[in-house]
Amino acid sequence: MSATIKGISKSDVQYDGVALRVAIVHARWNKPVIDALVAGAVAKLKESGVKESNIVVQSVPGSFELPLACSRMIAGAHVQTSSNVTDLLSGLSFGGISNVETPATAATVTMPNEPFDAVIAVGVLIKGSTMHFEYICDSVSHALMKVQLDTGVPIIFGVLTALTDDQALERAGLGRGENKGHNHGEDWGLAAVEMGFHVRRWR
Ligand code: DLZ
Repeated sequence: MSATIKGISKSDVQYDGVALRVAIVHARWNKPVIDALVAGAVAKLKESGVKESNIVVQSVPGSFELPLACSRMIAGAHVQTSSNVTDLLSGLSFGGISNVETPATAATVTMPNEPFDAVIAVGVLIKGSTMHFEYICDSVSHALMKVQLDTGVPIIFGVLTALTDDQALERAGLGRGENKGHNHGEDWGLAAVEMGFHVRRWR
């Protein structure tokens, strides 16, 4: 059987993320997959030189909330996080990276206002028995495109639209069979650095 031609080819250029500030906005539905994708994105951001202090991780309930969250994060709106929301979180921890929900007792968390060079929107949609999936996939993908075109800040489309649990797991490198798959979060981290780098030059 011939090898697949699918997938992104490696860039010839090693993009330097040292000057970049990147937000990761992630949904909490299907969290084991989300966690692996976010970890993959963070690993590649750091490998590309993005400083931990310049990575901000923000969670939202579901994928439907991603476009507004990305839009407001880009606008530099101050994020309010209530402690009861924090209690629901299992506590993502990525070293020294700013996770705006981490302070368990904080009623309000204020983010610094420096602009983001790129935002990675991470969600995992898995088809159920109703039309929910189709509506959310469609509206979220269009809205994320609109946010990036309206703001000029690259939004990396880290939303998996999977028909089965296994499809989602394999795209996070968590496949249950022999083939563990590939963690697409890593690609999204690299894409954020590449696009953030370009957009700075294109200003
Ligand atoms: C309601 C819903 C459903 C059915 N499925 C998913 C999903 O697979 N992935 C996801 O990220 N979110 C899902 N949601 C939640 C919606 O995105 C949204 O959070 C709620 O409808 C509240 O607006």
